[in-house]
Amino acid sequence: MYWNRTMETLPPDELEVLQKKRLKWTIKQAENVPFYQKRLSEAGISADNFTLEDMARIPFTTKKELREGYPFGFFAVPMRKVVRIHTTSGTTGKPTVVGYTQKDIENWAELIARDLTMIGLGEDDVFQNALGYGLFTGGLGFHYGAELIGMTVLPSATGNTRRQIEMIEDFGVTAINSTPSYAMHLAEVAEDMGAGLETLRVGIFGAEPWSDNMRRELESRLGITAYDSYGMSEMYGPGASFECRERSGLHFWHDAYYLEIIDPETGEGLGPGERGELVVTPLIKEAMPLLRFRTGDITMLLEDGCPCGRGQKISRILGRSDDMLVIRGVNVFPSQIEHVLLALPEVGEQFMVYIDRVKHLDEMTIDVELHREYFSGELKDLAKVQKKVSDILRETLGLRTRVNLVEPGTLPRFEGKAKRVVDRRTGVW
Ligand code: DLL
Repeated sequence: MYWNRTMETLPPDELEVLQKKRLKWTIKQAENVPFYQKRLSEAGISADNFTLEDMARIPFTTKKELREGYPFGFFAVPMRKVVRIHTTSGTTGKPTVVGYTQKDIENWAELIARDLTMIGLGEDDVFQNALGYGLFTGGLGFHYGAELIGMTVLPSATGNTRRQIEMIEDFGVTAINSTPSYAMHLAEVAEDMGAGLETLRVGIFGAEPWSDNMRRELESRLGITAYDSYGMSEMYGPGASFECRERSGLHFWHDAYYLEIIDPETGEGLGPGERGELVVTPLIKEAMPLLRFRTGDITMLLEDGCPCGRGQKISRILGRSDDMLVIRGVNVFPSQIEHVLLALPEVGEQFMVYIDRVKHLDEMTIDVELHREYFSGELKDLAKVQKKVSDILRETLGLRTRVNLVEPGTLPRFEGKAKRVVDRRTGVW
């Protein structure tokens, strides 16, 4: 099922022509932003004589530069044309501000409409949108696209978990949208309440990294098929990239985003199958065009040829380059730890990672909840489980870790994006 079949399945030669035309338009739009005007003129690039080869000469745009433009320094249209503003959470300093024209809001809704149609959702579905509504792009972003395709939308947002579960049952919810960590919390509470969630069949999860083992766990506990959904505020929000029913990588809407993967250290371009940092140039953004934006997200381009007929795919996001932990010289992403823990029946899915520096050496400690079925009320005789967990972590991550088993239900649960790592080496977390 397609929402916009022509655009979703554009043949490569037509796509190249369209992308080039839209890149030119985006450069023209960016020339309204003093930051880009200066950059482009220094690089000797203008919209009028732009060729695809010029692309590599445009310097990357970084998150830091966006922040320096706070609040509206990257807007390319007068404020009276901006109909909405969202921001990132800004946990490290000023937030990034993103603006939208009316046309941007429509474009964004169309991309979401494509995503939801692609996985077989439509007018007959009841959609519980359990993402934050407000300055975060997740809630409102999905809301407009889901309404566009005629779904019945419940803007439940996050929190009040027991009420969310009652709503699923009472309103016959068929599809739920949340962060994977909140979905796991919902599953736990539903089990406690003895709720069967009979009508639920689809789960859409994104806004943070999650693993294939987490997918299996969510699917079996919620009785759903789970899909990965990726995006970021600078690309409108969610909707930019989404799994189709094959669930072997995420399609990236190729008429709306021009993609590159680079080596994060050298900036060199990488080809399909080579893992690196995603760099995005949106092709249709009016209020806030960006050129070669470094997302910080680690992924790779996949070879074309999805049986669904759509183009360009990326692999699941491993994490952000700044989430990558370097422990005694070994690189570890929290999503890898999650993947390992979820494969072990003795432990649950909730964990916290603490990094300390002890006598000049990095130490990683993982607190993990024991699985309810293995918890007899006392935490004794558990040395064997503890050893098993740390042995498997050592084998898979190549790193010795300290493992603490804790009682089920005692570690923090998250409604939005999970924060599972506390790095105490720098004193900042
Ligand atoms: O998280 C937009 C979004 C909302 C996407 C709802 C999906 C669902 P930001 O708050 O700007 O926007 O955060 C963007 O979140 O750069 C990634 O690091 C991370 N992220 C988003 N989706 C995924 C995913 C929204 N599916 C940042 N897998 C991105 C892994 C993800 N990481």
